[in-house]
Amino acid sequence: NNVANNPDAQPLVLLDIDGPVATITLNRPEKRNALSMAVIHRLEECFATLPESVRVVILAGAGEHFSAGLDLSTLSESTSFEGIQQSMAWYDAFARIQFGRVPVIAVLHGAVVGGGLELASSLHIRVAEESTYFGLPEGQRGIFLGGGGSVRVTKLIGFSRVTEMMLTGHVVDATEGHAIGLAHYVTPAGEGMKKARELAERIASNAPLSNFAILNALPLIAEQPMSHGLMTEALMASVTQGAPEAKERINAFLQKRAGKVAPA
Ligand code: 1HE
Repeated sequence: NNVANNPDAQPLVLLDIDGPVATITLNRPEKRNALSMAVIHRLEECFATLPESVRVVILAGAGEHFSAGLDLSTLSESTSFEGIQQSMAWYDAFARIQFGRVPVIAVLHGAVVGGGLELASSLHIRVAEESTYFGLPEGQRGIFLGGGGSVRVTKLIGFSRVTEMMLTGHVVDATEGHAIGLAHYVTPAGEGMKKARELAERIASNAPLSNFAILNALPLIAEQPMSHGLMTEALMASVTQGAPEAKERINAFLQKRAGKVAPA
């Protein structure tokens, strides 16, 4: 995606910054946003170079689908060793996104399959429009998950469901995806972005240190034995509490200058 070398090239990934919210769009609709190494690298670069002013990212896909997964044309001649290196590159990119500074909201529609679901499962919040369908067609293609899905999708829905989806090719629709934990919200067609913006505003109003702790400490604690998890939690709690921003926010509540918790 080196536009400098080829001015006619269509950018593989679009970046739009509007105040604290950046919208990143996979932009290969003619290939259903299939993920080539160039797309993965460009995505990683977008996240790595976000300005400090950005506090939330919304990630979407151009065209009729979020993503058709791995660009299968890259596999037709690759060796096993190239395959393992490709997986490692996906892991690096997705870890940078998952364990970064800014929360990421996915707006899903159409196909969210294979590597597309592996990418979506690295993000923090998933909003699925009604047209969304989730699938793991690796078995049909004679391959296996290779973008972290056997870890991340399994953490979301459990290994029994992943096994069934992979063995049978069961395609999960938006409603079922919501029920089993693949999506946090389902919206009517065309309303995913509106919902994501509304969520983004709320997330951007949190203390950045709290958001950082949620992204980085929670998943770590989930993998720790209880005694370690509790200690990690206590350390993180004391770091956040000690920050001047926390003092100001807590005083604002006590002095009735801050909002109350209210049902939606
Ligand atoms: C692709 C890809 C792709 C489309 N790699 N080129 N993923 C899959 O097994 C899903 C494969 N894709 C599909 O099942 C369908 O394309 C969709 C259901 C997603 C969309 O259907 P449709 O009718 O809208 O589009 P299409 O006509 O199938 O595709 C349009 C073009 O995109 C066509 O190319 P063209 O040159 O003929 O125009 C397709 O070949 C191309 N295309 N999907 C390459 N995935 C890190 S390991 C992860 C492992 C996996 O992700 S395995 C799952 C791979």
